[in-house]
Amino acid sequence: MPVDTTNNDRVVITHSNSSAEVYYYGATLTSWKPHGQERIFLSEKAILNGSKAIRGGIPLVFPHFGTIPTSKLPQHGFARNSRWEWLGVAVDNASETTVQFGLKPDVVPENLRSLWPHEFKLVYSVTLAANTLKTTLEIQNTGTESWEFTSLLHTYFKVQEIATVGVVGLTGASFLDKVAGGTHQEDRDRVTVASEVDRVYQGGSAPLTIQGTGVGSGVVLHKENFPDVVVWNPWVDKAKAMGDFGDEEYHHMICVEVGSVSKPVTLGPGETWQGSQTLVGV
Ligand code: TA6
Repeated sequence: MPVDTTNNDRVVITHSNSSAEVYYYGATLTSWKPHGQERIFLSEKAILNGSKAIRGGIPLVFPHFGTIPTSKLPQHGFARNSRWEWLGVAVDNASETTVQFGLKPDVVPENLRSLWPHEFKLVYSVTLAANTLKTTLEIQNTGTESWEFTSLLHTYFKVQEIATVGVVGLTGASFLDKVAGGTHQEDRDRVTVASEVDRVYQGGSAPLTIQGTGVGSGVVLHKENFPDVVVWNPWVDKAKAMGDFGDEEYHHMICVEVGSVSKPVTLGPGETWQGSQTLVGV
């Protein structure tokens, strides 16, 4: 069965000998196994019962990244804290299987919804092919007034040991350093992690490679219409401070998150925006 919907909390997709799992809560993808090997990090302490955003996988960030002074919404908005609707199987053929999830204001918890009272429709498409996972977020303004958003695919990659990991493809990009402060330019060809890292890289459309993950040669990440890339690892102290993250798990993950976050997008009535990432297991 290429799409298993028998669980009431998640959908399991299989295609060739690859699989993926997506929870309705947050439409959070929690597993991607091209050729049977897990590439996505999910914390051993992740809460999966819909009471908290899932720690790991690909949480969806909307309508804003982080916290902003003009909004009382919690960090990263409400998309990751809402149970999305199952829209069904859009494509299922020899080359791919695509499933879709939807989010509209009426399924957002009321306490969050009232803090961002705009009309919208989101469609999240997850496409599984042999060694490829494509995730596409479509955002539509269904109201009569313009609004602004920032958005991001907060992907947690599973790695065997962070010390061996490098992210290639960010050379020359300017970045906001949320740990040390200030804006700088990346001069390394291979971005490595040896302490807490929380950076928002701007610009660039070249594919990125996450190397040294411990499986194959890594993952190649292509992005469309997501101008920014966030690189995050909480390291020792932040790991200990998170209740849903093991103290030593920072060794085994790196977040490389494509987004449209440094400049808000304005959507007029009836307008639609779309961004996607394609991950290739290599
Ligand atoms: O995307 C990086 C980031 O914004 C970091 O600043 C970090 O705190 C992380 O997301 C996790 O945020 P969360 O709200 O899930 O604890």
